[in-house]
Amino acid sequence: MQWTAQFLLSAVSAAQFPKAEAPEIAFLGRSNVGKSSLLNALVGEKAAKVSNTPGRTRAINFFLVLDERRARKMVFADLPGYGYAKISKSISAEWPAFIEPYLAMRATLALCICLVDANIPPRTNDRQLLDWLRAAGRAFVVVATKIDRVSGNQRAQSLAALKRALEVDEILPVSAKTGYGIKELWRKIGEAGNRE
Ligand SMILES: Nc1nc2c(ncn2[C@@H]2O[C@H](COP(=O)(O)OP(=O)(O)O)[C@@H](O)[C@H]2O)c(=O)[nH]1
Ligand SMILES: [Mg+2]
Repeated sequence: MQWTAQFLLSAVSAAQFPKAEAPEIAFLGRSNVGKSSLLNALVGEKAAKVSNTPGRTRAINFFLVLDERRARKMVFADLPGYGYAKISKSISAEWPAFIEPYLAMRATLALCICLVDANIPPRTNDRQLLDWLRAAGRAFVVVATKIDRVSGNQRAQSLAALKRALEVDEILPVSAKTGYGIKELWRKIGEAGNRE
């Protein structure tokens, strides 16, 4: 199926969130991990801004995602990245205060896509985020981004290390650059959207 995305709005407080009326998919991960690029790869266009200056986005950017017949509707939420400020010790210390309530309360939130960089060893703040989501009972899928940059024989090793450190059974390798793994990720999104 072909999907299109249109930018809805940029929210810096809960009062600005769009009406909760369609299954929502949130993109979470450290600054520069490839959130906006992955969102664009999923919808096959440049809806979200890909940044060369990490750590800039402090807002949640909402996108309305429609299939070609406009019969199915979803919302993608591009969340602010964490882990940019070098001194911060936890994800919440540097994350805007409205992010945790968003993740805890957003009624339509169907799936959290948690991005980790396949080229970077596991990080504590990624683990903290997953622990938080587990405690909150939120459905999530972990994807390893920029897999095109990892050589073939390194892939299994780097994915295994991430799985171990994050304590997850499955990590989906993806590349926004080559399109690798995008179909599989759409399958997960479709399942989550249908559960709603
Ligand atoms: N090689 C490669 N580079 C990527 C990929 N995804 C993102 N990037 C690059 O990583 C940088 C950060 O991407 P962006 O999507 O803005 O990350 P965000 O801060 O998490 O939204 C940009 O320079 C992208 O071009 C990928 O799959 N492969
Ligand atoms: Mg971004």
